[in-house]
Amino acid sequence: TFTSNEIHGGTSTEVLKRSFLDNLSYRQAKFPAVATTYDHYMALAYTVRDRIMQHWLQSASTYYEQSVRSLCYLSAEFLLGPHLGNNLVNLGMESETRQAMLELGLDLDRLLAEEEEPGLGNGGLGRLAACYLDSLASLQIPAIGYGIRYEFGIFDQELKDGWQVERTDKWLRYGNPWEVARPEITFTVGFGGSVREQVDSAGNYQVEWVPDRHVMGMAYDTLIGGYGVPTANLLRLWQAQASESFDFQLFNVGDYQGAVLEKIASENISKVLYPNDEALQGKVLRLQQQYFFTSCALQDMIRIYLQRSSQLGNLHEKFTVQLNDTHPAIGVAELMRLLIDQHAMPWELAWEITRRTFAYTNHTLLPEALERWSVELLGRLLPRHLQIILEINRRHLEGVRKRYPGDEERASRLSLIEEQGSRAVRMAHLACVGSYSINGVAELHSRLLRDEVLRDFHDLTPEKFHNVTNGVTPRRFMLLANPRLSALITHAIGDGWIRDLDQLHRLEPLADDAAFRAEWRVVKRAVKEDLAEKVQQRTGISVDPESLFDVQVKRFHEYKRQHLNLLHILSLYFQIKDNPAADVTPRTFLFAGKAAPGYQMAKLIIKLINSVGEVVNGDSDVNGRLRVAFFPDFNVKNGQWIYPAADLSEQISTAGKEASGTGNMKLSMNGALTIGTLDGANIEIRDHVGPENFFCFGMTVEEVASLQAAGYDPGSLVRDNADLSRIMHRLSDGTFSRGDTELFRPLVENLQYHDPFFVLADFSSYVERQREVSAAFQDREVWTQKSILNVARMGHFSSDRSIRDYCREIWQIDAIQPNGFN
Ligand code: 26Y
Repeated sequence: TFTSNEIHGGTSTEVLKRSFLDNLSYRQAKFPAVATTYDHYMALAYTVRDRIMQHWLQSASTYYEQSVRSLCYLSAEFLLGPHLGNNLVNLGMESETRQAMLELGLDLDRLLAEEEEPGLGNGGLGRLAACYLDSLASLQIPAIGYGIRYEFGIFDQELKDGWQVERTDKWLRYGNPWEVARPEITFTVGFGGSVREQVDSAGNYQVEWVPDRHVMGMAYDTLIGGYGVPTANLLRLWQAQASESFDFQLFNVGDYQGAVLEKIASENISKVLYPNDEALQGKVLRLQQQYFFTSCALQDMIRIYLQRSSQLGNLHEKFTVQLNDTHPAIGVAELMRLLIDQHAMPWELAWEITRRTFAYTNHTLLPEALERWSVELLGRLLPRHLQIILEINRRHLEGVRKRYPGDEERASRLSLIEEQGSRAVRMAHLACVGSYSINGVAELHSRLLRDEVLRDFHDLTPEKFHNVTNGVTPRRFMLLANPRLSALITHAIGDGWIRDLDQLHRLEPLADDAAFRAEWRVVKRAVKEDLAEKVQQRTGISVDPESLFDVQVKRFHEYKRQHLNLLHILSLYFQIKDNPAADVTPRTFLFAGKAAPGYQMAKLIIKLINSVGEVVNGDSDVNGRLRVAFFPDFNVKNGQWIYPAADLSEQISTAGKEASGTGNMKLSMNGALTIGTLDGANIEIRDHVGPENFFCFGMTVEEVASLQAAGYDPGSLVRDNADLSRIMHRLSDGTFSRGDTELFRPLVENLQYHDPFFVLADFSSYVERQREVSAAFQDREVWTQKSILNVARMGHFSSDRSIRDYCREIWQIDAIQPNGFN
């Protein structure tokens, strides 16, 4: 017999079997003979969750007792990926679990495959939030992640006739064993209505916001356990619910229909993730989502604070709030409202606390992704917040005018309100004024923020500006995704690298060890075979594991230039057509990624990849030397298959456009060499791995700027380059579109006449560097050496390092060791 502590916390094979069978009976309500694989997955998930629950209860009670300083990480997106495998890895119980399942006649890998991943994010920004949760828990930093419990996450992507087709992501359909519903933690959020101003009996000026609708936000908690530590933190996601009292009001006046419609409208707020990244739409539902989760989070933070303290004057000492881009930036106005209207605080004190509470991370320089909300729309949805924003702006501009007398241009540039055209609130400006810290996500990006996008704010408050270069978690993206490589590394240098990724440096001498290089190649070969099998299953295309795996996986965007990669493929293809006997290094070009459903050009690029693949893969002159495959439905799970198998990582954005990139880090950490522009974190990756182990090409930010200034004429590049003009011609003559000369015209014309991302300008440099890649891959010993050195020198790009940087330079938060408790 086992004690309750063992049943819920033990990790021996015996106790795991017992807990699993208990959960199958009492949580999943199944007896073994009728239990499905999904039931087994659920029973195991509950078993694992209990183990993290013990850690969380200990962590939370310690945080409470010691009244620690904590981080609130506010993000509209958390792209978590499957929990089960990651939790087994972090709890260090994978082999015991595998054994326990085996003894029950079950295969752990089949159970792992059952999980629907929570895809509550679009791409980089959402996945970064998930990596940071892992590192925060692993570093034992008291933290809560706050976001939205979308009922439908990022769409599932299918391909039909080479086109992207979107399917609804129903991740909650069969239940979610990882979350705990907290109906007792529910807050009210108002929308619309009007603001009434009055003087109370004591002569105090009072403001009352009377919303015309209320929505309830209910908390759902997911536990995030650290790697190899007894710490777990919370990810608290809010679900929108109709407010009952409001229903009854309508119901009582006889409008039952209206009450139900109102309920539906309220619950729409957390219904679906907006699938556009980096392109604004200005939809009111999105602003509702942002305000909804931000308000719930801040109300919850204040509730927690008031458990240990009776007045809010020191709120900023116990909590700091990191804004993941401007999506939660309305929080600046909301905290002011809560402090002033709900807690009767004077403006000056409320502003002091607010400014010392928030910190803002910017993730993009693209003008089309900088959030602006029309004054009219914001005023209708959140009239009190608009009033507060205008007052913040009045005081802010008063300070600006005092400091720069007569400089009205500067004042208008710094204003929270854009006055040109229809008036709009600049959310990045609100975030800058309302916070104590502003950071970019790679050195170049932070520099461009200081010197360009936020230059006037840098002049005003240079001390607020920081850089924190992004990182990724080595637990998910090495240990879990690439167990073979991880075992080889651990065998060579011990397992300290998993918590301290700089220890990978100890691999450096082994790059010169021929036996180690041979083992490295055995591992790479094996993971390439695994991926080849998946590619065959998902696409029907057979790829040769001996070929160079050339991988570009990321969201589809013109600035990321998947079409530049395509132009290179076409140049190799025509080289073979000209001379079928040409000596080409066999390559497999693998693409994966989703396009925003309304982004026609991105969707056309996906179609073109598939169309080129059809022709190239089926051409007997090519004879299998080039293969082009599009792996559908890129998500965290599929990423974990792809990253380990890459030989070459394509990071080819126009310089100055990719804020950081994080896929670049995942690929290089798994031994891929990078072909990349001097953009985002590529620059720092190259500095760390050494320029001799990195294929750099293309224009610098400065060169792009001067070409733009001088007047860029892509057409002349086509005319002057025979290779390029043939490619452009063949793209429009039906060769890749079964005779249809219209299909790819929008793409071809866009490049010929506009080329806003300088694809053609970087083409020659790219092709030239790709020639070097092909040659380098012929010498497997040298290639392997470079691959090992890439991994050995990537320690800096662990998200643990990023979180340490935030803790030290921005948050001023220390690690806390959980006490035992009973
Ligand atoms: C406002 C709305 C349209 C919007 C929604 C999502 C705007 C932007 C986004 C997402 C942005 C994003 O994912 N940015 C990426 O953040 C990563 C993490 O910092 C960076 O590595 C990457 O370069 C950047 O594009």
